[in-house]
Amino acid sequence: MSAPRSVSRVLGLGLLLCDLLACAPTIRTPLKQALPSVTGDNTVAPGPCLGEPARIDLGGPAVSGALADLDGDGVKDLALAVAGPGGGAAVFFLHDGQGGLKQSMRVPIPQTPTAIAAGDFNNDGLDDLVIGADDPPALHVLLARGRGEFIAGATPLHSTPAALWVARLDGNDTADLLALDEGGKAVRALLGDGHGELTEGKRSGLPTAAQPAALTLVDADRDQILDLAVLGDSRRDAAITLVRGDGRGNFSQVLQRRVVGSGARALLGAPLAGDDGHDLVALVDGAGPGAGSPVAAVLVNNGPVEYSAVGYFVPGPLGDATLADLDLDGDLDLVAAAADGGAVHVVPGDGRGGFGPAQSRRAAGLGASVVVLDGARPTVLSFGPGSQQLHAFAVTRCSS
Ligand SMILES: [Ca+2]
Ligand SMILES: [Ca+2]
Ligand SMILES: [Ca+2]
Ligand SMILES: [Ca+2]
Repeated sequence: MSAPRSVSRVLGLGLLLCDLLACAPTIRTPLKQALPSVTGDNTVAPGPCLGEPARIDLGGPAVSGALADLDGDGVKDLALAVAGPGGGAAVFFLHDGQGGLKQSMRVPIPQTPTAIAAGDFNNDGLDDLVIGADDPPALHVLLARGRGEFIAGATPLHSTPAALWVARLDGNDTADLLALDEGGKAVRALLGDGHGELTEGKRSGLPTAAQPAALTLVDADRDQILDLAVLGDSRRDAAITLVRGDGRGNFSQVLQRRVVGSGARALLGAPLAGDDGHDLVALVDGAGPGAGSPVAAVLVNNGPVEYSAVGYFVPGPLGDATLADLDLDGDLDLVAAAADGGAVHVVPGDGRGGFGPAQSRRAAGLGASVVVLDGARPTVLSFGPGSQQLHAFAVTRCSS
């Protein structure tokens, strides 16, 4: 069922360098923590703080972002899928590894983009990009040629992807894609051949409809095959449902369903507790129906489909979140965007699945998505469909 490449053209992209955006840190007294952690190690201090953001106009809302080394210098950069009238664009921002970010290319997409992801789909060591698009459903593939040049092609799809994840799904050594159907009721694998071609597989229905931020890939049963973890709402519960992958790109048998609170927001997978276990962090609006404060439920994986859970209060309802080591102490920290676009919160991790007190950087007009550019000075980037700007935050030491 291999869909043919319908477009193949060389974009021949020289880098158009625009003005340099220095992410100069502004060190300020951190805001008082809104809520204490219920449990965990509150001696994790001082945590990382964020400076005032630099703002970059995008000319439209960014629907999705991906980290990739776009210019081949070994440092991850940012590619945003930006919607606009009559189509959209992939907009590239180059990172110097020290917190400096500059806009380079704007690659037009003749359709409305819905999702973007990065991976090496032709096994040449260079990061490539895939961009999901609507009307009609399609996948645009940008294969890197080095020095910031890409070859663009496109493949029709059966359904518009609401989100894309790059992973090895079918047991061989090539990068594959997982696409979440628009509406969140099913996923499809797009299996890579290692030469840049991706073939759409069968539809796997999900037991609970998933928002893009509330689905992640983990090996929950530790059989070396990735499974799905989906955070969803049913009746009054927010629950994580684990669905087994069969190693051919299909997902069916439910392994476990675990209630983690009420009001599903986002689900993250990461080795939080320092081993190779696939731990999970679920962000929900409350510990239970009608139960007040938003919670980060940490599920530490102890063995095949075995999790121990602990909950932490977080400062306000959250949009998307990510895990990154912001203060370079070797432990992953939680970075979360406020659902209302009014703040980015940083919650320092202790490397054992525990979190310390949150620090918040408030700013107006932020997006609900966050990613972190690693480097000697990590940079937190906020964007989203509700904002026409990219906000870049330098990481600082908290002053107390
Ligand atoms: Ca780079
Ligand atoms: Ca490549
Ligand atoms: Ca598995
Ligand atoms: Ca850390």
